[in-house]
Amino acid sequence: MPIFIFNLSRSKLKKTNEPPVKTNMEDHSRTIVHIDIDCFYAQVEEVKNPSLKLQPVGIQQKNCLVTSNYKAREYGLKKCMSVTEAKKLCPKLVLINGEDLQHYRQYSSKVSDLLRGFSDLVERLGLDENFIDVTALVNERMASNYTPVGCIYGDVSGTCDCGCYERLCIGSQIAQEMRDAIFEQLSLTTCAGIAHNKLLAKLVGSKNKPNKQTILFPDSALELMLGLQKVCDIPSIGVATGKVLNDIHIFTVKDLQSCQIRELEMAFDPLKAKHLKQLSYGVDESLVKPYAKPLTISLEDAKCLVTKQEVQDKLSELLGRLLILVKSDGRTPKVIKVSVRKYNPTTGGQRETRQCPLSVSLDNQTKLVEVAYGLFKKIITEQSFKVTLLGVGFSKFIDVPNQKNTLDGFFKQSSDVIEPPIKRIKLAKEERCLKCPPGVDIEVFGELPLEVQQELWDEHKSKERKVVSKGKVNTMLNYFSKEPRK
Ligand code: DCP
Ligand code: MG
Repeated sequence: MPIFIFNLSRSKLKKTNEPPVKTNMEDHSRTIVHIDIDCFYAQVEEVKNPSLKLQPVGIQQKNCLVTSNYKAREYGLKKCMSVTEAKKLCPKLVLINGEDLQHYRQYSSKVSDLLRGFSDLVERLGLDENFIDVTALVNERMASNYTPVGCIYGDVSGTCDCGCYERLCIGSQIAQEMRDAIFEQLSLTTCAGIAHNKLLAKLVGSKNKPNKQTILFPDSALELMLGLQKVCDIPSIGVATGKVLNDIHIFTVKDLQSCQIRELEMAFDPLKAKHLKQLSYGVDESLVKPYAKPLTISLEDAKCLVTKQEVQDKLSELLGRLLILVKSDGRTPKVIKVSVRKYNPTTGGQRETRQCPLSVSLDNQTKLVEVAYGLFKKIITEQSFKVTLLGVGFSKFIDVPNQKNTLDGFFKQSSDVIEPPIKRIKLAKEERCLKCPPGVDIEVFGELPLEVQQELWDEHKSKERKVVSKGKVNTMLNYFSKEPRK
């Protein structure tokens, strides 16, 4: 439990004699890329309607401007400004309502999924930022070409000799490849920061905007940190921590660097005190935590339903919303389930669930409602009923794109395009066995569209002939292999 001390006079606090944390004594073995989408909501609107690109565009939620494109920013528009003020500064501003986050969420997932093709270690931060630990890929490419790509922050004359210079240069090449892929496949421009930890990668990425990337070599970490004014400008220091620091008269990054650790330990627990001290020097040991996709995606509504028509209408409504979520998730569910709570005047009722394998295409909503209603009837057998909750969900996801039958196609998918149903041609079991590459689940293989089956088989054959390029990390076979992905 932290002890909070207020009104402690700064003059009573001694300046530290402790040597500063030396960033070059730190471990520089990781290479972290931070990617932030430029004016995210505004860009998604521009992708949907390219004519907007030539105009100043603002995204509005209630009376607040949550972002604007860079053309609008030339007029001095800022995030969180009132719409009235923004209109005064830029009378030609095109305002778009951004209260429905559905498209933004879809693009956000597509960007993170695309980045997972480079490394399994992708951590999402909000909707438009991702940290990617590319250390493994960098190590694979060592001893190749060390030309840095993009801007460099600070001075590089006296660099550390642990190999971090080379690693960060390769990291910058990978960051450029990531940003190119995002632009080619989703038409979004991004900024990237490349450094040996998350804190520095995030901070340095914002140094050159928009559509640029910046490398930070460890020797410039202190300069970068001191360039921040307030302690709250350090990304992981939130309002509450900032307030406690201010209460003990620590306002600037310099104050945090020069205060004694004991002083911090009076206000925070020792681990947090150490962490804050380290942050002020740009030291951040936190790992990139890969995000896990949910095991089940479901929706429910606690509403009283008493007729077949009411149940079918509710299932149709829930499935309509659910399919949008599942399609933006990108994976293919293998099971559909329905939950019902039967009315019971004494206990309030208990929830019951039935599920079955999903044999219907996600594009056929009418059929899905029929299947879901069939499950409902397994729980509610009576003609006359009263249910107080109805839910529907999908589970047992496999990493097969659910909207188009190639990975590339999935990423190119525009959220507005209504896709034709996936063509699935069932082969006889013997034929499947003949074509199913070793390591791939025969049942999963049997469910795949013929083109994907063929692609997997071709890939397997070319692997046998050892012609698959070494650097290719995101092969189709890796996706479908029963072995954990490398
Ligand atoms: N957003 C929001 N409310 C805010 C700030 C932002 O809803 N107070 C939304 C709109 C942004 C998105 O989050 O598009 C991402 O936030 P960023 O701070 O990364 O801002 P942008 O991506 O818009 O701009 P930048 O180019 O500066 O990254
Ligand atoms: Mg952004």
